[in-house]
Amino acid sequence: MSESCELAKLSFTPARLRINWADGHLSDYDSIWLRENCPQDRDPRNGQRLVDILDVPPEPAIGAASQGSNGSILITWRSEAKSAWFGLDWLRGHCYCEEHRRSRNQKPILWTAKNAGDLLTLDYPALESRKSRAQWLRALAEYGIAFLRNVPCTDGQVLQVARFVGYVRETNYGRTFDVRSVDKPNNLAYSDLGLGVHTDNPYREPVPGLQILHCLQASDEGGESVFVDGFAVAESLRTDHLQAFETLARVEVPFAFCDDTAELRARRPLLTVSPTGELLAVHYNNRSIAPLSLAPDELAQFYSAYRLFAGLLRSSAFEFRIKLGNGDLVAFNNCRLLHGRTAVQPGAAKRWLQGCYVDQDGMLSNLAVLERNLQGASPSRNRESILSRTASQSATLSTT
Ligand code: OGA
Ligand code: NM2
Ligand code: ZN
Repeated sequence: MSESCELAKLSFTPARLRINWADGHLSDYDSIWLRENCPQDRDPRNGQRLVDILDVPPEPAIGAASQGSNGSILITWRSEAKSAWFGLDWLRGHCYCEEHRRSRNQKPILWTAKNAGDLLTLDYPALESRKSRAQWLRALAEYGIAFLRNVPCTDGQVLQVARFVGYVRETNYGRTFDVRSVDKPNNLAYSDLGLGVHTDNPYREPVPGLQILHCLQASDEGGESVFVDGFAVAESLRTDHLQAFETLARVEVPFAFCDDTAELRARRPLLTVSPTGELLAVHYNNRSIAPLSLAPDELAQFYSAYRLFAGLLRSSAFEFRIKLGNGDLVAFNNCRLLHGRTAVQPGAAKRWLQGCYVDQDGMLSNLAVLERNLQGASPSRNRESILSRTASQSATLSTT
């Protein structure tokens, strides 16, 4: 649905500008907010703000507001010699009424076993096309996971995929790591053992945002992959066991990994929740929780909530199981999705996955740039008071 940028009525008080839009929507803009967003106070080359909050009067009073012939609104403040033009589409695109505040945050699409069929798999050669690359990254951003097949089975190929996703995060495991069974594994991932669903590296700060795993050699018996949407599970916990949810969001858990050359430690709750209650991250790895150091009543509450959450994570209602074959690749949000594998049967052909970590911000940036190029838009910089993309314009692309 495209939103109207046509004005029906303009009114103001010293503290506020009000726009009644032709489509019936109503937007209020505080004077201080308008004053802080004056387009001329930004560098025209990069859109970065040139003034600081203390350069803005604490209570700027609007003295006049009128519509110019170019469709923009001219605001004049009366407490100082200051006026500014604001594009109607910019104003509409930045409306901060409750409805727009709610719709502005990108919502993850939660999935369970029931709708795991919606998860996207593309053929590697399809990524030649910008449109397919955008589609794949959008699936990764929204569902937290996306698959590729027919990725050439060569050593290092995972980095070619990582290159278009974002920036590789090198760790003590290397720029890439080989998941295969070795004699004296420094990590249980490098054994034949099954691994319960987990997120990687909660003992690191920051935790790697994305993980890519490329199957170079599937085992003939065992080694099947399991994926779980940790956000879907956490939301189910919130609905049915609010107290347990709050405990897991409050109690800081120590995580650690130690081997001959590394000693990594970090503390975090299993669930990270924003101040407004939005789930931001799940970190869960039974192998690397260090001995808890909690007051007795916290300890008891934590164990009972941890047990409830663990039970849900194991429930088949949330699982997506798949056996990766040679040339299959999976990328997933390591702060949301949990992954695991069944044991590799002894004597089975040697299994080999090659993986790497990639930061989340670069992936989201690549997705945004791809999408804006596909729709022929310019950067959505704040300076574009006249040419800015509206929220509805950018939303249409996700469905094409
Ligand atoms: C890991 C891991 C999954 C697999 O290496 O952290 O979870 O399928 N591997 O081997
Ligand atoms: N590896 C595969 O976070 C973990 O310890 C899981 C990570 C070793 C990079 C294993
Ligand atoms: Zn893992």
